[in-house]
Amino acid sequence: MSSTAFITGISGQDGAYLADFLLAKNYRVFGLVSRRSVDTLWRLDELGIRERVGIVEGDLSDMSSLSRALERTQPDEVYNLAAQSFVGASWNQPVLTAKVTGLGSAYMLEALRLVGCPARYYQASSSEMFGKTVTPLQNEDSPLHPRSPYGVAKVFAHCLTVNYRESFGLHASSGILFNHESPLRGEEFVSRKITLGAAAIALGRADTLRLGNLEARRDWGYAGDYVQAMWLMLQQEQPGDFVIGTGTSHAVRDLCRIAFGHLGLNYEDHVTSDASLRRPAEVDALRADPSKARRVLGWQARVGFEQLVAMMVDADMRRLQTRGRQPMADRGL
Ligand code: NDP
Ligand code: GDR
Repeated sequence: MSSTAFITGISGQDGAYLADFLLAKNYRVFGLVSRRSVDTLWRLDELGIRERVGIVEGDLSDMSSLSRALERTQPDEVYNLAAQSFVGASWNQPVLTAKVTGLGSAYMLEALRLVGCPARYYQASSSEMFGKTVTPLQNEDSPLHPRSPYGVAKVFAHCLTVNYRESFGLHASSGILFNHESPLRGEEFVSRKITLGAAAIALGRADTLRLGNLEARRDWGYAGDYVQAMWLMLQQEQPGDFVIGTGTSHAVRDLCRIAFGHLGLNYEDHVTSDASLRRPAEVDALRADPSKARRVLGWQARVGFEQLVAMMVDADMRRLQTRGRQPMADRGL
């Protein structure tokens, strides 16, 4: 008999790739979608899976909708991916971020407990929890020092997941994922902002791209690889915490150089660094030590940094050429 998965955040980047991955494994897939997004499931459309996913309307900050969704779908696995996930916006909306990104995990875990749902649970934790790092590489034991309201909310959700595992014996795992991107990445994140900007400039539709801090370093991988790690965590006999990343890091400047270079352009002719787009507190450098994931899950990233950036640039070129779409207005930070 096929297994059933329930995914919050199915309309987002990871939710879409995870749904695709699970459908290929013959899962029945249900996803929580808020009313505002029910008509804009463009990522599921791009992957050609919209009709194969069961949509349940609800909101992560409304526990009754979560309980009802669990009762209706009877999942074997729950993936809690929904969040206000944009770090930059979290300074302007700290309360919303706390409510959805932080407390949302409490609503989901409580709904599981109160409904008596025996599903295995995955929490989408983040390398942003490490924030102000003290070692060049971060693993499952590295200290947490979040630098944004988003990071603070993710620490709460992560600790609560560990606590429910220890308190109630829940099969609850926390995936501490480093940045992962794809052609389905939201346009507000720096990778997509750069690949879309470079494509628009190459096509003569824009001339400059305004960014913030070009020196920040991140461990960027491909989202399609990372959803497999989520699934692997829930297939283990024992739940746990797992750092997921490539083990390499690059600066925002490197991403610009590769994206523009892929189109035969020099980023220095087009990219400006604008002080108003810098964050109130920055995470300077993140780099994963994914050795536990390699050892226990047998997981490792497949798509390299240059390949990832080229894939995203090519997808944005195709989109702009076929749809004549303009890049988004600057959404700051
Ligand atoms: P996205 O921003 O692409 O997706 C977030 C999803 O959450 C969207 O489907 C969004 O729906 C949904 N959502 C937001 N608020 C609510 C709400 N109140 N109720 C129900 N759904 C809601 O994020 P990603 O796919 O990139 O990330 C998935 C998860 O992993 C997030 O929790 C993120 O914080 C975390 N993460 C991501 C990393 C990355 O590099 N991508 C790295 C580490 C962690 P809507 O469209 O309606 O807003
Ligand atoms: P991040 O991703 O904050 O790491 O969170 P983002 O792409 O937004 O920023 C990465 C780095 O780039 C710098 N930067 C800019 N960022 C944006 N968005 N726009 C700019 O113009 C710009 N210029 C420079 C940022 O300052 C930062 O240092 C992502 C999200 O997916 C989170 O949900 C997830 O938890 C973490 O990755 C791991």
